[in-house]
Amino acid sequence: MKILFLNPSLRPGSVHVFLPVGLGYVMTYVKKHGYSFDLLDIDIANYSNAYVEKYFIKNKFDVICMGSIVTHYKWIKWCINTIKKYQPEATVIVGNSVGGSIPEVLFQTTKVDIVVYGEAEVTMKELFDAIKLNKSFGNIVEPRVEIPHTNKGYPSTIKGLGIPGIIYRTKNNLIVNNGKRKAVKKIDDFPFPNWDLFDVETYIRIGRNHQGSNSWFYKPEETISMPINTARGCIFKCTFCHYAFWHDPYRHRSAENVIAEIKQNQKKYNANYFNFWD
Ligand code: B12
Ligand code: SF4
Repeated sequence: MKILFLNPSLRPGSVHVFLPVGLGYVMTYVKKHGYSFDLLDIDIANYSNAYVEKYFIKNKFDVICMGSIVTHYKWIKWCINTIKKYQPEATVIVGNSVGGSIPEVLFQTTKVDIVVYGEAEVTMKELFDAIKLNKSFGNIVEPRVEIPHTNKGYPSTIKGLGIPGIIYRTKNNLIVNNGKRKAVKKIDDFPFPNWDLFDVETYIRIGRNHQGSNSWFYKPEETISMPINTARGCIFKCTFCHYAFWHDPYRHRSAENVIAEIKQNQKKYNANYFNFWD
């Protein structure tokens, strides 16, 4: 099974480029469970849309996965439809808030196959297992139950039972909603993001230009900056935020687990500056 992960660029050409934490967690988790994949990192390589289009003409995949925040909807829509133009058989999976907060919109305006709702590590592993073995993602609950879209104007999804945390399109174009997956309680169990899966040297080099300037201890050119997240979810419930839709509880990692990741990246990359993103 040929899998591609795609890291889009929210701000093409920006001097601010950061290792993508959410995507890093997902890729590390599925790799740990035996899946290999390619990565098209548009953000770090600053690929143009013309390059991306050519890439999809030349390189064929069984599964193509991408995620971004909701304000990136227009580009994600372009990308899904471009992929489907050249490789209609590829299964396209979209995660993060552009997937999880507007799934009905994506299903109506694009040919996306699966939207992953919420934390994606375990869901993606289960999805890959099912796709590899040609197994179904679940069944439609009968008699059918419609789940209306809260913003109206978009079609309802149909209640399903199967791999939790996904909404998917069936062969006869029904949109089936398997409901939420329970958030993982003990987030210490997630493997640390493996930054070797990315062009980490380039991220560190570019990072010096902007993140280094925040460091009072090292000269910018000596700064080796890495990201670290210590928690999942959020303690607040701002109504405009996709976290409010997810209803995931706030969970934090143990101090030992956080320190172990810091030590690992100090040793592995000589990291001397950590961005606590949360
Ligand atoms: C850390 C962070 C940042 C960091 C960047 C971190 C990074 N490079 O990874 C910095 C400070 C740079 C940043 C910048 C911005 N951020 Co910010 N950020 C966050 C924050 C606090 C945590 C995100 C995080 O790492 N969570 C932990 C990881 C593990 O979870 P996750 O990212 O959600 O990933 C999981 C799922 O989403 C999913 N997933 C993620 N990627 C993928 C990919 C695939 C293929 C699949 C299937 C699934 C999947 O699986 C992951 C693992 O379970 C969130 C708020 C929050 N509490 O989450 C805001 C948040 C994501 N940011 C937000 C915004 C708006 C921005 C900016 C646009 C702000 C601005 N105006 O400049 C910029 C954009 C920068 C950019 N180029 O992307 C918004 C997004 C709004 C929305 N509704 O989509 C949030 C929700 C905060 C908010 N409510 O305003 N941000
Ligand atoms: S503080 Fe509000 S906007 Fe920020 S992540 Fe939490 S719920 Fe979302």
